Amino acid sequence: LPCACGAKKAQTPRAVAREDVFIDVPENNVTEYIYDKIGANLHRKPEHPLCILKSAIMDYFDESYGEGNFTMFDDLCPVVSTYDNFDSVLVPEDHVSRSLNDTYYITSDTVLRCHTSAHQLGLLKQGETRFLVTGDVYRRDSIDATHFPVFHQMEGVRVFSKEETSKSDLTPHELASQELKNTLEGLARHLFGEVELRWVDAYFPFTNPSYELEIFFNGEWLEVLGCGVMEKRILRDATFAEEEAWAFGLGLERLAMVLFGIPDIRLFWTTDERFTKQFKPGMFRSGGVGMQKFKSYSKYPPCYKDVSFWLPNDSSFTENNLCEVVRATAGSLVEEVKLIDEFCNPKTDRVSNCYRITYRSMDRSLTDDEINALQESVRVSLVEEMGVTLR
Ligand code: FA5
Ligand code: MG
Repeated sequence: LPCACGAKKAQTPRAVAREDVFIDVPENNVTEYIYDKIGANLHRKPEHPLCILKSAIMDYFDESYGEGNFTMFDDLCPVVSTYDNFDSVLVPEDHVSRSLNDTYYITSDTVLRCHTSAHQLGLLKQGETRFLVTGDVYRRDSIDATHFPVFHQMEGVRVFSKEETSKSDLTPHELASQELKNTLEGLARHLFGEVELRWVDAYFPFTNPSYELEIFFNGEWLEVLGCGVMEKRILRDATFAEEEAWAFGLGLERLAMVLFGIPDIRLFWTTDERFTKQFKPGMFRSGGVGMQKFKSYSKYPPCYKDVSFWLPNDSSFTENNLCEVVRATAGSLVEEVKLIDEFCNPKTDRVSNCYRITYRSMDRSLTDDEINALQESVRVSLVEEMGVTLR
């Protein structure tokens, strides 16, 4: 099987070989488009905004907990077992995230990790008690300015020793919960200075209570991280039966978008120098003070194409599948896929959807001919691969 480095700190990052990912098994739903992104390791390129952000967060943990108190793991292999990705963090057997619709499977028991939480238990078992894990994660997902099927997360875990919790007036659980929120609010201030944020109650199988943090950005609340007090069972599995812990998982792209003012998540993948030249290691200033914001170079015009179709009767149609089909054809030229109309024929019970696809290049103008050709092949794929009936 592919890289079996699991939750061990790899000495040299091992490129995942093409054959490893494209093992000819029916479960494999990793497209070429996704495959080509594996091993890019944007978060380890010193000039890349994600790497600059990673260092800024690391600095915050060094400053607030003492230098070297948290260990950073940023080279763990993205190919993990379903056990690590799901079971080890208590994701129920029937949870949607396990489906082929949501997760990229390589074999029936190997996936491209869909979150860095896949490494929690392995690292705890190695005796790590304060650590950060940064890595690329993969999800079949919708398409818009803040969602991309490959993105980067940073996981944070902090275990409290019995000594620590016994010194506090709070219960261990309260202590963990309070420190977690303080730490993350402190991180937000470290990154952004004064910023409008809010806590939202959430659910994760691996934490209780669970919260999400949202930041007000571009006129909307943007969810940037999930977190909570770690479920006891995970700590027990790692033989920390007496301890308490908190954990968080943040979306690096979303935070970098806010920090640098980057308007579209696809830009993180561009090699256009008008983007790449704007980022330098060391450019981050605490609280964003005096830091150069990203200067948008003129956006090229979008082009909208609508497609209407009858869904197949077997309920096999999903929006994630549609997005994969569009992405397989149009790659990064697709900016958004949005349902704009849904209609059920009361006589036949058949359902019709109309999707609006926005095409736009980050780097150049697209021609009408080019877009029409893309749209035509999307239409053909929709029929051939998804069994829809075009209207
Ligand atoms: C998780 O992935 C949990 N593992 C986080 C966690 C860790 C909770 C530890 C508790 C303890 P979620 O699916 O909400 O949670 O994703 C976390 C963050 O990833 C989101 O808040 C968002 O910032 C980012 N994110 C999610 N999907 C995408 C996407 N398609 N594109 C870009 N960023 C995304
Ligand atoms: Mg979430």
